[in-house]
Amino acid sequence: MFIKVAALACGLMLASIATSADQPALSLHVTGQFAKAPVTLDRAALDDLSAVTINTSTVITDGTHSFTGFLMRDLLDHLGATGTSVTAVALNDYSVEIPMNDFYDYDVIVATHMDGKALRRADKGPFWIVYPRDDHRALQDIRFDYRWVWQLYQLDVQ
Ligand SMILES: Nc1nc2c(c(=O)[nH]1)N[C@H]1C(S)=C(S)[C@@H](COP(=O)(O)O)O[C@H]1N2
Ligand SMILES: [Mo]
Repeated sequence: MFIKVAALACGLMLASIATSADQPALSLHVTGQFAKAPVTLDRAALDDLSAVTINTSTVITDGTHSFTGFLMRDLLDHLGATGTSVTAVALNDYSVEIPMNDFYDYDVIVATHMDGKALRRADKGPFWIVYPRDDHRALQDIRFDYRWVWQLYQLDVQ
């Protein structure tokens, strides 16, 4: 009986580990001077935003990849977050201030998947800001490369 229960518990544990490995916990913090701030979006909240895919090369990967996530402007509109800039903060303490206009001039996404696979921390996840670099000559510039924040953790809207 004990063995059966232990085996069952073990099986359940493995099942939940497998599930969490497929779907790593997601939370994105958004702060700033808007009514809903500060807010933490979990997977369910992020799933409400339409999925968008961008195919592009990057400065730090070989070849072209497909990145799927949600548009930064959809997220900001959804939260009613307005301002002139968004400071993106990463898990490794990297941060950069991004002009708000970028998100309205270009289809900048917060990617959660690359080539159909969920991004892990080890491959620059769980969130990676991706610009449609190959579609716009203007984006093929170091000033924009700084804004491709990987291991994104927080957005501060000002
Ligand atoms: N989380 C995080 N994102 C980051 C960086 C970083 O150090 N940490 N470096 C930025 C810079 S300066 C550039 S040019 C691009 C490519 O950085 P990499 O070549 O260091 O990967 O990512 C940007 N995003
Ligand atoms: Mo850089």
